[in-house]
Amino acid sequence: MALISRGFRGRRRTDVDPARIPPGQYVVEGFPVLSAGPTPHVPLDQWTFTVRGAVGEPRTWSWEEFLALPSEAVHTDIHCVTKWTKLDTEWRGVSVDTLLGGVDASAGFVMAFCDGGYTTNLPLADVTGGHAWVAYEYDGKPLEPKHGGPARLLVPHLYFWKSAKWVRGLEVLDHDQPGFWENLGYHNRGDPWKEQRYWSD
Ligand SMILES: Nc1nc2c(c(=O)[nH]1)N[C@H]1C(S)=C(S)[C@@H](COP(=O)(O)O)O[C@H]1N2
Ligand SMILES: [Mo]
Repeated sequence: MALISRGFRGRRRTDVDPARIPPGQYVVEGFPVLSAGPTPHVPLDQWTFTVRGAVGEPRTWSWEEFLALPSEAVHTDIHCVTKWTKLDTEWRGVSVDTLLGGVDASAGFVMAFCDGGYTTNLPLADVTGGHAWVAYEYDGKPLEPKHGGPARLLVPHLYFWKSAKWVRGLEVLDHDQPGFWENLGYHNRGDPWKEQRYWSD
C-alpha cells in the first residue's frame, strides 16, 4: 500500500504563505538559468575582486584573500523579472558592507562589472546595510558556473537581474548610469514588491 512513485516527489508545495510572493510572480521548485551570453570560465588563480571608482585607492582581493574575508550564511527568497520566484535559497558570501568598508557614502551609486561584460547599476543604499553579498556558495557547495560561479552578486530584495553573475567588482560612482538590462528597458531599480519590471512601471 505504501506506494511511492517518482511522480509524487515533484509535488508542488502547498504550504507557501502567499505574502512571500511578490505580485505577478509564481513559485518554482527548480533553479532556472538565465544568461544573456555564454558562461565565462576564469581560473581561480587569475580571479580578482575589485572595488574602484570614487573610493580613492582601488582595492583588489585575490580568490584566496576573498575567501579569507568574513562571510555570512544567507537564507532568502529570489525573484526573477520573468516571473519565477524561488523560496528558501541558501547562500554563503561576503557582505558588500565588508567590501565597501570605509567608502564615502556620498558617492551614491555602484555599477557591478562582470566577466563577459554584463553590468548592472544599483544605488549604494541597496547594496549596503546588510542587503547584498558577493556569494560563492549555493546550497552548501561552490556556486556552479552556470549560476555565476565562482562568485556572483546577491541582492535578493531586487529582481534577480541585479544579482550579477561572474561579478568581478564594483565601480563606485557619484552619478547613476544604466547597466546592461537597464539600457534595454528594464526598470532602473527593480523592486519586485512594487512590480518595477520595465522602465515605464
Ligand atoms: N553576468 C550576468 N549576470 C546575470 C545575468 C547575465 O546574463 N549575465 N542574468 C541576470 C538575470 S536576468 C537573472 S534572472 C539572473 C539569473 O540567475 P540564475 O541563472 O542563477 O538563475 O542572473 C542575472 N545576472
Ligand atoms: Mo532575469
